Amino acid sequence: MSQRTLVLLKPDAVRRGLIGEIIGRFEKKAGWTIRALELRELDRPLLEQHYAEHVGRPFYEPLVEFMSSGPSVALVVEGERVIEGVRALAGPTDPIAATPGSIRGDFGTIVRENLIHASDSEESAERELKIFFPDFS
Ligand code: RTP
Ligand code: MG
Repeated sequence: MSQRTLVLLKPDAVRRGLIGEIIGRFEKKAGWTIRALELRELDRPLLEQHYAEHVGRPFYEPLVEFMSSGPSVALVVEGERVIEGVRALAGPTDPIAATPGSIRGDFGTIVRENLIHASDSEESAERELKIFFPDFS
C-alpha cells in the first residue's frame, strides 16, 4: 500500500549536519521516493497548528521554542507503508530508549532534540501534509 508521510528534520539535525545522513536512509529503502523537500524556518503559527494535540502539556512551550530555533527540513516521502516505516527508522521519542541503528538511537540523547518528526497515522499524514505543503497534491 503506497502512502505519503510528512517528515521534519528538526533544527538539531540541520545544525549538526545530519540532513544527508538521515535522508540517505529514506532513499535507500526499496521503492521509497522523496516527493518534496524544503529547508525552512518554522514560525509559531505553523508550529501551533502542527503541534495542536500537545497544547497545554508541560513540554509544549519549550518544544515550540526549540522548533523555531533554526531552520528545519520538511519532506514528503512516498512509498510502501512509509508512515509506519519512517517511524520505525526514527525509533521511539526518547533517544536513549531508541535502538542503535535507528535515527534517534544513533544520534540523539535528549527527548526534545530527537532529530526527526514523522506522521504517526494516515489521518495525521493527511493533516500535516496540508499544513506544510498546501499546494502539493
Ligand atoms: P514526533 O511527533 O516529533 O514524531 O515525536 P513523537 O510522536 O515520538 O512524540 P510526541 O509525543 O508526539 O511529542 C512530540 C515531540 O515533543 C517533544 N517532546 N518532549 N517530555 C518531553 O520533554 C517531551 N516529550 C515530547 C519531542 O521532540 C517529541 O518528538
Ligand atoms: Mg507525535
